[in-house]
Amino acid sequence: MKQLGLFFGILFFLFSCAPKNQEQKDEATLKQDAKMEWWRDARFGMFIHWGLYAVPAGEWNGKEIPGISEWIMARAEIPVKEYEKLAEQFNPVEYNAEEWVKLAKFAGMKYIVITSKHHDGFAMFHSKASKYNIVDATPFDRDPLKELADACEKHGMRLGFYYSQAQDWHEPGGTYHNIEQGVPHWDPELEREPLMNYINGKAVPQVKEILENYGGLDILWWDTPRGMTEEAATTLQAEADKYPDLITNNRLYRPWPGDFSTPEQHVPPTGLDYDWEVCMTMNTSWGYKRNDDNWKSSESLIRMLVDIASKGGNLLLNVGPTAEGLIPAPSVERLKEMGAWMQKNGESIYGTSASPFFKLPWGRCTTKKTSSGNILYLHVFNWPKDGVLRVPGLDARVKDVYLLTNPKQKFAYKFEDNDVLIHAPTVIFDPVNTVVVVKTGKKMEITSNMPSLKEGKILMPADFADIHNPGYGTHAVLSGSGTESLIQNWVDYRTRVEWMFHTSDAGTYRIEALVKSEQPGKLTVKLGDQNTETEIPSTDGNFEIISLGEIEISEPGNQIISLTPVRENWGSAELMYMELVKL
Ligand code: JFZ
Repeated sequence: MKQLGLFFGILFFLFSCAPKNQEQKDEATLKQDAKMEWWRDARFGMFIHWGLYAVPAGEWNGKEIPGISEWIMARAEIPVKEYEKLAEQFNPVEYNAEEWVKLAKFAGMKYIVITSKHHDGFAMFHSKASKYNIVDATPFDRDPLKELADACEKHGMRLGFYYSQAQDWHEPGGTYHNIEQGVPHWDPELEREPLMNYINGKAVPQVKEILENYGGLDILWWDTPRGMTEEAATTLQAEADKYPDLITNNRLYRPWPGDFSTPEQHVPPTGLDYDWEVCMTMNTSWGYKRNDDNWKSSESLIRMLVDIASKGGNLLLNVGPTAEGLIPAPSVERLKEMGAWMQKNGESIYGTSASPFFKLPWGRCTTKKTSSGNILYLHVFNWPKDGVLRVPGLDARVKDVYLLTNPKQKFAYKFEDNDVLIHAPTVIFDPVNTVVVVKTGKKMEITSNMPSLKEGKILMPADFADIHNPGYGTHAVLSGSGTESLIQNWVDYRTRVEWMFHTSDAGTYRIEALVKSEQPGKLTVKLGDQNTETEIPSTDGNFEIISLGEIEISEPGNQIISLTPVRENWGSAELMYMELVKL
């Protein structure tokens, strides 16, 4: 009888431990989760754009060609036969695959994605399918991608190849940027052929080669599906399907989703409900461009990585090696600085999940579940001036609060209403980003700190806005935090500023904003399917409260309101907050 009791006891125990939400997932989701596990944990990878374009490095016939350097053949309309000659000069003898892999590893990167063939059609690997490759067409006589694959294998680095499957400016059947508009290829000597000639004659055989000859790729990174057909995409997908563990992106064919999506050159303002990876340059160009000195700071790159992790995404950060085979010094410097931070704080990035909070004015949060509870990693970019770090709406038993880089350094904290207030230190531990660890019990609930109706008003400060910048264009930026936060450099008319808020009251609201504008302009205010255009006067260089009209809220609950400039007359503006006043 006793034994029977024990038996049922154990049975009950086993049942109660079974991961409940996993049971609800279907088989396909579980399979996908297993395939994506390493990639989701990794959070940080290196993108490498390397090819013949590193030789001209942004200049042609003594003139600087505007734009990204790997596009020089198209931008300078270089004939195929002339561009081909670059191969004779391409001899990257300084190339050392192991150095690159070690640098990526030092930076805290867990995978590398390198261009195996970019739009110029030149293969950076030994290909039997086309003589236009680094082994057969250059004096270099080495296969750099084989060397890279070996070095990755040796150092435990995951590896992916970028392959431009549609655009191939070198082939009569390859596509080019404005093919869909019916514009002819710039080189009249390249007689056109059907796309499938190129797909079957070069793309498919080369994709077979890269998938087969480099020790098994982890990622195949397609790019620019311009001029792609479903037939071409299906043919290429069939090759990828032979490798069930291979991860592919969403750029094979519109609108095929692949395994992850690829916001480019901008960080989405909120998380997305599928896997995503931001690809980003450290300066402006992907390929090496001699005069491109527009470097982002290490601080902004570290914070960008943290920002992305706090939204549940990955960062694929680009380097553009030179024609000699070297990663440019400014890139190396930044990777080392990122690495110095990651080596101390990597625990707060790898294997973490997106922030459970709505907005944190002082920084970001990443989180992890453990067998004994939850870990919140509070990434403090700006310590609040009043010395109190407010963790909004945290309902949990707090077990420990300490500095990630020195667990002996504890922080005093107390509860106030639903918030946890952590006492800021008198010394700044890390001016870029200090990580404070909060360990809680298993039960953890978070009440959203979304702007909501208080005393007839809904205040939406700048640092609660989602700034939707266009990938290529001038980016509006947020500066400061809390009551001092400010959206600056709002110059691009495509930049949309958006807030989420909550109201318990339906009715009419007056919209006000604290704005500085250089010249009169117009904004479209959008809420649900209501659109109203309102004039903004010039404020002569001062901040002024201006009225943006009225809006009707028909249903209480969560709402999204956005401001988008009207293209004509848009000059530049700054904004501190927007407020809705209940009428
Ligand atoms: C493509 C390439 O043309 C470019 O040279 C580079 O390799 C980059 C990573 O990818 O450029 C793109 C691709 C997608 C968008 C913009 C530029 N996009 O989605 O906006």
